Amino acid sequence: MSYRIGLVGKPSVGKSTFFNAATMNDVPEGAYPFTTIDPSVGEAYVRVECAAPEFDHACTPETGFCRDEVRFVPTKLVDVAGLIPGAHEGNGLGNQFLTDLNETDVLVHVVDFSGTTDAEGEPTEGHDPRDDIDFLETELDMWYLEILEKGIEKFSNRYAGKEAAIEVELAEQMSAFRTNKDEIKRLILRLDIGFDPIEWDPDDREALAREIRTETKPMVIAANKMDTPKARENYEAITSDPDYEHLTIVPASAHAEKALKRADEQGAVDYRPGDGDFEIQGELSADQEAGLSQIQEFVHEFEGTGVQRALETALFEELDAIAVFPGSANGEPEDGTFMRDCFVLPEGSTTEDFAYFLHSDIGEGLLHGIDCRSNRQVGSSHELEHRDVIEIVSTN
Ligand SMILES: Nc1nc2c(ncn2[C@@H]2O[C@H](COP(=O)(O)OP(=O)(O)OP(=O)(O)O)[C@@H](O)[C@H]2O)c(=O)[nH]1
Ligand SMILES: [Mg+2]
Repeated sequence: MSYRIGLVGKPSVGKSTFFNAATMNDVPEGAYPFTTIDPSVGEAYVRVECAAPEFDHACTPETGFCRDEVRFVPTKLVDVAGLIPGAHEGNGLGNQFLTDLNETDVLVHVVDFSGTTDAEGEPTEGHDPRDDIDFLETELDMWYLEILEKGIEKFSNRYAGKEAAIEVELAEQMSAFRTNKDEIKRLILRLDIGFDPIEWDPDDREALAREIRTETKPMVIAANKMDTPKARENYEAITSDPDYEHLTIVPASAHAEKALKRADEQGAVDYRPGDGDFEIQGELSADQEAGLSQIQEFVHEFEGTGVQRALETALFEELDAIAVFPGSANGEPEDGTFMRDCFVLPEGSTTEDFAYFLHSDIGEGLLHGIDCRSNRQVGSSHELEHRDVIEIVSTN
């Protein structure tokens, strides 16, 4: 199992550019709406400080790669088609794209902070990015609400006047959102609306749809096109607007990330993805040099291009996932390999979860784990932490 991060947003905000920058793919990008129709899935990476130097060995990665003591751990990134207002009613490319979102674990909402595209992705000026942030949330909420209403209707038809649990029916109806009855019960309690849906007014229903959406679709906002002056103005305004305080907003330039990765491949710069600096190498044309020094100012100011940071914030902060290295207790290489793997696991994973993650046989034969830093045994229900190095001892 590997995590899937979904890129969402209205057309022309830079989703495909962000996708290409992160995955070094080459899907079409264009200054016109609906450049993307079919979703693409690619491999992106999240950074984790490599644990190998603590054991005085060099790592030999098989999953992902390591660059100057930073591991780049693979994760799936999905570039979906642009959403426009009314998508839940089938507008634009409609419902299918909402459905694609259900196959992701966390979302990066790419927003055009430059204000140069309107609600449908057509060129304009002075568009307020706040409208786009609001629209996407509303669109998702309406989609959830529609399915929630279906669940309430079924429940009412089936159980009028009888004892039954609404959370069971809703969990079944909304299973595609990866929710369950316990979660729904908790959210109903949190909203304090009672367990009889007949008593719920439209506001209660909407509030519940929103709660379920925010629980099941954690989201980070990538404030894209920050390489333009207008985007900076909007960024200042929105990050100091109390109505938007609850959001996680990462300033980003997909253009800058793409340019730096290309330049690194060509040997024009030495750039480790995500870094807040890079070195120019060799002879460059005056144009190239001017372009790169602009990007350099940008990454100095924002401590990177924001592309890596948006993905890592989604996985490690919004989802609270952890990265774990399988290790060997004596801290020595085996068969000439060392710290081949690094895996991303859900928050709260235990030694046993990790063993089953590696293989069901390993899970079934689990005896205990060993924390390779301290050489201490850890029990099967021991909760793992980010960057733990663990050997699993199993009879299988
Ligand atoms: N200035 C600036 N422009 C960008 C940036 N990222 C993307 N763009 C431009 O924005 C336009 C749209 O980019 P796409 O990546 O095709 O946008 P999209 O969100 O995938 O659009 P659809 O597939 O139509 O939904 C292109 O002209 C890109 O060059 C950025 O970081 N800075
Ligand atoms: Mg696209």
